[in-house]
Amino acid sequence: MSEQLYTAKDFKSDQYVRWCPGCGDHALLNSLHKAMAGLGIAPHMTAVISGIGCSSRLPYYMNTYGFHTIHGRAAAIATGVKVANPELTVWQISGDGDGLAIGGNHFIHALRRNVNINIVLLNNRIYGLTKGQYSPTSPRGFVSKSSPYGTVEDPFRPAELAFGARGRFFGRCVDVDAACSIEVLTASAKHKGASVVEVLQNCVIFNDGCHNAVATKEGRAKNAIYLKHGEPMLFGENNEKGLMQEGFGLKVVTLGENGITEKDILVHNAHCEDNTLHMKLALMEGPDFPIALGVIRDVESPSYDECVYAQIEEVRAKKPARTLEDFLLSGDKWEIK
Ligand SMILES: Cc1ncc(C[n+]2csc(CCOP(=O)(O)OP(=O)(O)O)c2C)c(N)n1
Ligand code: SF4
Repeated sequence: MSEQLYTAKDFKSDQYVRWCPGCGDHALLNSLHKAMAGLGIAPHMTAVISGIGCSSRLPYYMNTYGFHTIHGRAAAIATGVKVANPELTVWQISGDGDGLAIGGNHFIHALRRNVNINIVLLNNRIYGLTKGQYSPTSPRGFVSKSSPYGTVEDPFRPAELAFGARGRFFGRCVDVDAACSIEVLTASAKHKGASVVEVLQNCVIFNDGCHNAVATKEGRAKNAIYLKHGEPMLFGENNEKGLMQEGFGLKVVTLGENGITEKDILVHNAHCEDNTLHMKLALMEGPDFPIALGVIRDVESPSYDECVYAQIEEVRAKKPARTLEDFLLSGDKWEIK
């Protein structure tokens, strides 16, 4: 077995971490350090780009290149970084406000273009930094500083938006669930093209308990399903439940009831081009269904940045002028004496 080149410490900066004690961002940051160490990509070959928000402070805590940019614009700047220097592994850190409200347009187009960036969406269903206004992922009827009588609008579901924008990688984890977070973050970085990891993140100050059903190990055993490519979709405290197809939808079944065995249970195929089942899995919610965690979709196709470089090479090969100097000397020229 080859030795790991880096440790989590190599990716930690010396900056004081300013998030509130108990904020889910702390746990995710630790998992990201560990995932990066496991990937074996040098800190100087890694760039972490964020917008504005509590979660967007994350680049300060990385010993990598980093850029705390403008509210909503992280995807645009991450795209620029990746295309300018395709050798870099580029991460984008955004909150649900940064990524899906002011930055919603950049989010969908980064996915549609399939830019090779790893988008980490810290979804606490609220604007934390600006002290508790509702966000595009707050549920209908949500009471907040900016919706004192409850919101009268339906939220975005990040997976639905990602798949609508032709997203090819979508994973989900819970902030405090380090094992799953590291696994999903690692898979997102290995995926060539735009990837989205939705982190169910708790904001202890303004939206405490927003992901209560899956916030504890016991809760996840009951209320979540860990999807793994090639494995049957089993869940429950003793893996006694499973998912089966029913008509165009899914149903939860119990092994042993009505003659149901493991053979009847759906097997997860994260690499299926058709996203219909991925969408159904990603949109499951309680109390009738488990919340899907892990890598839900992982389908490869050419990335924007590699296509840009391939096109440059193709055009250069056909044109006599390969450099600016060639170009300047290629047409009519005069010598002034
Ligand atoms: C152009 C602009 N509009 C509004 C703001 C105010 N603002 C700063 S952060 C933020 C939302 C933060 O929420 P989110 O992205 O969900 O991150 P969190 O703080 O919850 O991690 C807003 C509206 C701003 N900084 N710039
Ligand atoms: S306000 Fe919420 S999101 Fe912001 S640092 Fe505190 S706990 Fe975290």
